[in-house]
Amino acid sequence: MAKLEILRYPDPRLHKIARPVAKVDDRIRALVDDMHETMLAAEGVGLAATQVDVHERVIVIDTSPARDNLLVLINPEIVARGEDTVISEEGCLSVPETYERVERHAQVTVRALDRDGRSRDIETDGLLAVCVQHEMDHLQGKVFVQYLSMLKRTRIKAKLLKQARESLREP
Ligand code: GNR
Ligand code: NI
Repeated sequence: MAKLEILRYPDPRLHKIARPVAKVDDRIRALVDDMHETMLAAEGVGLAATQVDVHERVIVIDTSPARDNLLVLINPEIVARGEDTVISEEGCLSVPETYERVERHAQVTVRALDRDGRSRDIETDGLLAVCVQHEMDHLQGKVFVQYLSMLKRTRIKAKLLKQARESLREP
């Protein structure tokens, strides 16, 4: 297992589109393990492979309070969505210290392969549904700040670029 580096907005690599996984093999399972470790260390509820600069359709999610209920989604597809929408405060490990309201489908059914390569349909709502949509956006090269106004996005970009510059100057 290894902890991986998480890309930070506005890194252009966050906008690459992930390709489907051809075969769920030991290489993919090793990536899943590393992503799981990285997500836990960063105290996130989800992580998409895009965020660790691997452009394949792999997601890990754990929204359980005890952090003992890992969900692995490989080649995920939304196969059904509810009519209702919800607005919630979203954060992102690639956009530190930034929380903004985003509208999402309240319920989605996601079809994906698990770590054994078996296809499963998972009905989600609440935080899990929000997280599935947030992570699937990452695989399409989309970061949640792209739902915000240009003004907010420009401010967030400036704040993070300043932080990045200051961290380079640290001894
Ligand atoms: O840790 C995370 N929390 C979160 C909170 C509200 C909506 C979405 C998320 S996902 C985020 C982890 C992350 O950046 N995943 O890509
Ligand atoms: Ni994110």
